[in-house]
Amino acid sequence: MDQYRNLCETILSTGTTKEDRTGTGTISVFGYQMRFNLSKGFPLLTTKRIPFRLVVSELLWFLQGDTNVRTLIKQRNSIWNEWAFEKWVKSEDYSGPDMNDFGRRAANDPEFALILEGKMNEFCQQIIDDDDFAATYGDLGPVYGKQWRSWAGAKGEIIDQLQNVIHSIKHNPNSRRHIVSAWNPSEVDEMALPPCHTMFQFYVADGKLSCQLYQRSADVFLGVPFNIASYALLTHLIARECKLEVGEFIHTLGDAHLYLNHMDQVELQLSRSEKTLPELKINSTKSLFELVTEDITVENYDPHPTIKAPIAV
Ligand code: THF
Repeated sequence: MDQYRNLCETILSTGTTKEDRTGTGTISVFGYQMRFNLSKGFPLLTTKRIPFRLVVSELLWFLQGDTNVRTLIKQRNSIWNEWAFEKWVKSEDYSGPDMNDFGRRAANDPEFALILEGKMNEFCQQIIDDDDFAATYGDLGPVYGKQWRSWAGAKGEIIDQLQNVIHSIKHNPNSRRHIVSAWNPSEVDEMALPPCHTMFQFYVADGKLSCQLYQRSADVFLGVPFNIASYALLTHLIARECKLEVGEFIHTLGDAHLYLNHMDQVELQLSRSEKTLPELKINSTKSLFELVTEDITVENYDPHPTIKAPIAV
């Protein structure tokens, strides 16, 4: 995956250092594009291990229109926990140690990181055990799942953008309107985090389905490897549903940044050599919306080891 290596090197050599919302600081470029030919292997990074099971469970969660982290937590997927947790500790129901600015403090203070870990475990357990608590604090608001499957129209109609796009790919493949948008200006304020993957478009040519994503904000070390795998998988799943082969995944980035506390990790990763890409296996004949996490795996994935890094909240 030279594309990812080139992105990191471009940011490091030409990027600008800026402050950001999370107070961590980043080095960034604005406007960048990568292309992945999906017929040449599945684009899962090999210079560190990406937990593919988490990519799959997150994507199926979006596809099923779900916005509650309970579903993810039950599958031992914690990548959205911080945003639900933040809602809880800012609420009147929370009493306990001060959790202001917990992400940044945990990254700098090991003692606080332990307290946070304890509270986070307590939070996850309550999300699983307590239906009312989960309904209030597990829900991230009208994020991806809601917008993809049940966008609320101005006339009170509910729009299933995903079903619509599948229908248009099948019946009018040459259309230039195969678009799904997660950016709903009238609901952005209610979301735990405004969508980073703002919109995507499909394109059909020579019996192959391609997909382009516009991502407004890209955490290049932690998020982007997940995002590439996620949209590559989405392209495979929609192609399968529409009986097409896969073409390219084109990843267009807005603010593409490396957090300043990920620098050692990036350097380690760039020192490693690329390995052969794995292959995607969908071990089921179920339709798109019936698939479960266990149905989707990668084969011959032999990456370099995991590299841990703190997530900016
Ligand atoms: N916020 C930030 N700061 N970066 C992001 O990439 C990001 N996302 C989603 C929402 N907000 C974001 C969440 N996606 C990991 C990966 C993807 C995430 C969140 C976290 C992560 O920590 N990955 C670890 C492994 C985690 C584990 O094993 O549990 C890794 O090493 O890859 C962008 O979509």
